[in-house]
Amino acid sequence: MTEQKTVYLADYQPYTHLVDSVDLTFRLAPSATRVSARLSLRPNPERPGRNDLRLDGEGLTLVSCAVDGKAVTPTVEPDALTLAAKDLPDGPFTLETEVEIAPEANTALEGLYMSKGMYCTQCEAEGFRKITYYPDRPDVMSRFKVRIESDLPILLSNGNPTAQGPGFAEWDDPWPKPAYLFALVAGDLRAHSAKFTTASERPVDLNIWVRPGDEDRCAYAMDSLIRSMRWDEQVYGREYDLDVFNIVAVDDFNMGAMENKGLNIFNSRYVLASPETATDDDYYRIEAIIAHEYFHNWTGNRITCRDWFQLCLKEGLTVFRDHQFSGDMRSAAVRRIEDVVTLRSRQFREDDGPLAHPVRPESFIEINNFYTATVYEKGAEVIGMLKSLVGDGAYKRALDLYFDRHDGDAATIEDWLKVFEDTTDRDLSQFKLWYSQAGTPRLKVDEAWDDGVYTLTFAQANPPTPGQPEKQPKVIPIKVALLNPNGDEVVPTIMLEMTREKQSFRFEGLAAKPVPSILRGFSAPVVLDRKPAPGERAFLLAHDTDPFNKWEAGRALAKEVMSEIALKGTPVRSDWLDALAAVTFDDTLDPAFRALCLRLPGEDDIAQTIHAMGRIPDPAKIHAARREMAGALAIRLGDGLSRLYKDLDDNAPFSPSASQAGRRALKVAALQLLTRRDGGKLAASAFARARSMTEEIGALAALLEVHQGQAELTSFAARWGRDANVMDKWYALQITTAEPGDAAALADRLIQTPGFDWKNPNRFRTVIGALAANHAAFHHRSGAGYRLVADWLLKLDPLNPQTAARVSTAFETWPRYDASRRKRAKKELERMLAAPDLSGDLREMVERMLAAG
Ligand code: 0A1
Ligand code: ZN
Repeated sequence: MTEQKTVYLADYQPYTHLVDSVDLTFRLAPSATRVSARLSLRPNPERPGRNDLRLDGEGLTLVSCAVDGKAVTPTVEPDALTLAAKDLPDGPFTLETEVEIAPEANTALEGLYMSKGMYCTQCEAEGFRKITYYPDRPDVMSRFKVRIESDLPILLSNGNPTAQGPGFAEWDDPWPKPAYLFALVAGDLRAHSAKFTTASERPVDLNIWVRPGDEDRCAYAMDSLIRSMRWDEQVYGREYDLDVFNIVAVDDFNMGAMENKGLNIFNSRYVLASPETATDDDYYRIEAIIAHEYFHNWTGNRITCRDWFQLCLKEGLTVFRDHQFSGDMRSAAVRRIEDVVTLRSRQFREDDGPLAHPVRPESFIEINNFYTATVYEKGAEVIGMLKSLVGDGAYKRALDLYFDRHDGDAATIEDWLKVFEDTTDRDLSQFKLWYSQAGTPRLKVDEAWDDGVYTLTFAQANPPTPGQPEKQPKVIPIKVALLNPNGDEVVPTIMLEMTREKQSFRFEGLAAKPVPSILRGFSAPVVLDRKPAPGERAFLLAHDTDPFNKWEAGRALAKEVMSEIALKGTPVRSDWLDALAAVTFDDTLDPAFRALCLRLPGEDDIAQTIHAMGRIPDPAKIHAARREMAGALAIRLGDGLSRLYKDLDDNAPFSPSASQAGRRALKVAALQLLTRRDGGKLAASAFARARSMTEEIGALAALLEVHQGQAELTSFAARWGRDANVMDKWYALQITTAEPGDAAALADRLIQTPGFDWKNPNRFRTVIGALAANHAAFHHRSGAGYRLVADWLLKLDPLNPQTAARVSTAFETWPRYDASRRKRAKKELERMLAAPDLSGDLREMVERMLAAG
């Protein structure tokens, strides 16, 4: 293991040399691949004087090294190869190296590795240094040519194909790029192909490459790709820029997918779909991730990041763009609600604990640990706020300027904000605090009514986070409307721009005291702290004209009820039941929206809410409260529920469309409630009749929640046992629905099922992630949840530190709980830290989590 060093944003310096071109030759062999690299280098005028040439490299066996054709002996360290300035020409020169690597032995899945007989690469963030000696940093951009030699039939790399024959293929990427966007794939693959013509009439060949037998599950991914390409032309004016666009699906992949130039590599679960194997949620995710990776072609590839501190420059913007796209393809309101649910459950949770960090961090040890909800999701919210503040027209002009000014650059957040400043003449220095200050602001709201004048007063509190005890007030765009007691808008949506710690806004000339609809569309990633008048939430759930706030009113009410039950043991409140019943049976509302309203807040969310109230959450009581609410709701909705289910149970041929998905979501929600009353009769027949995976897994979930479904579990496994991506649902569902005291033992048993490949990241995340997602089980007072997760993290860490480190965030909320749970969680964190040879990745995470107490 190389020594772990902290890297600081403040230390940035341009690289000593420029790399004008790179020629790579790969002679592929599982245990001894030879990589020859020919780099055309010259001193960088931005780094005057004569400088040593230091190239990154890890785990490489150097075979030869030559400068301008003459063999040289460089200094080789575990993480670098250095040539002294005195041994280098004071002008352009060529460096040739040859190294040997063993892709077969690469279980970390970074660099060149093998997945089921196929070679593939993952170079972001710092994987290229495991392939060859190179300045592995995003601001070094170069033209890559690649030759692959192998007997495998399909040999792919970035850019356009230039030559191929028996046993070889050559590729040329005309667009200079950083090494993290390099990719190579070789395997026995089949293509699902299509053609695309760009707005300026350039033909592009599109291929999705999969393992033989999977070709018929690529249609939705291809359709999503074509829609993404068209959308980026129409909405952002961005065209594709190569002759081919290849996507490859691999089974072993640490993340969701990767935007390598012209050769996106995907986790197979985000490509393959058919109605029988993919849920509606899978379809949505495939569409969103295909779009995300495609959009990176401009926001990430053509304009990349100067250094890894600027990660949000590409990720925040690309997530924002994929959210816009999904909103345009589906119901924008439903998408916004779903995105906020994710933001709160992942990013607010992160911001509230020991792993909180700014959207643009200022230091890191292991960059792979910063591919976080904060960088991605909060990074996207920051862009949404910027757009709200400057307006749609100025946003468009600023983006045009960004693409014009920075095409081909490795840019910074300063460059990004400058295009907005230049377009709008606004000073964005206060806005920039969103990039530098961690933590979720709390917005306290007070109101006053005095003789026709209504005043809203906001006070922002920016809580301390690790390393940031003090904060300054931020700019917060607060979209507000005022409603009459009959539900009409007396003041339609306006945006209030809060810039001070405390600020009041007056509304004059009103006939009656209005009901405010605050933070419409969730216009800023903040927690609203407001004690509404009795009945106000139910009123807004019934009448708010902003769909987000309509849903939010019901959500806030449900959270209030669940927290009260968990804390005080009060009965389920009828005002919540009545309000939710009215929405459930309102046929004028979108079924997808109604299904969202019926989804109860998660237990971890309630723990977060209770913690924010300054109380200690009790996972067992929260679990019981949630069950009680579901049971009471099933009774309150009564026979209407059966009628609703029947109405939705139509025979329309399957389509993955958002409207059909919405109907299925409501149908499954109704079924799950009905199952609490009939003991599983309807769900068993729904399982047997299911015509889509959404219905099949929905019925199975309904049965497992009431401790039925053993026969169905068996028949599901018999049907899908050979499809690992489908079976992941089977494993996860059993663990998430298990009784809290049983789930850890069940997870342990399942992960050790013969043939279950826990070294595959999807499989590992399925079981260990599901246990962590079962809040009452992971935080069970026995400590069995903590122990089991720690045991398995320690098993995975030596093989795949990156995935182990990501999954370890299960522990990030440990400081929230009571002394006994804290003691048990801390013991497991300390046990991990004491493990010999713990990876740097996992060590950094565990140390940060332990620093909280
Ligand atoms: N850039 C990719 C995600 C990604 C990030 C890191 C990886 O390895 C550490 C792999 C993929 C995206 O945003 O989709
Ligand atoms: Zn991305």
